[in-house]
Amino acid sequence: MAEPAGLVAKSGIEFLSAGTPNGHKVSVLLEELKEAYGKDYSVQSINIFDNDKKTQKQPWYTALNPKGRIPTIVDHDRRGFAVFETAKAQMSGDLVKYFTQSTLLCDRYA
Ligand SMILES: N[C@@H](CCC(=O)N[C@@H](CS)C(=O)NCC(=O)O)C(=O)O
Repeated sequence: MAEPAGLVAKSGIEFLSAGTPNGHKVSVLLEELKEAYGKDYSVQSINIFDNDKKTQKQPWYTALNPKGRIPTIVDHDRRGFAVFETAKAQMSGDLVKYFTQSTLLCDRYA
């Protein structure tokens, strides 16, 4: 399977991740949100273990996440707003906060 070369979704949440604990945490959250609220999402698998490709360090990816790491989400319904960890957050916390404090709850209960 070819490695991702850019974003593919036109709407909703696009999740860029790999099979690691940091990726799994966001994956679990997205599945829970889908189950509870019907919030669907698309996924692109980033092979961070392939040192020849280094997809997470490619310009299209670092334009979204300058750290060049997974996980990253892009909210296409909010003009392609990208969320990833910051220096202040640990363990994918910013992605969890994004869903629990803004997007989903605001859209649902506003
Ligand atoms: N604190 C960050 C850590 C992200 C992180 O370290 N991601 C690793 C995989 S778990 C990664 O992308 N490694 C590939 C690389 O650094 O090139 C978070 O939880 O989001």
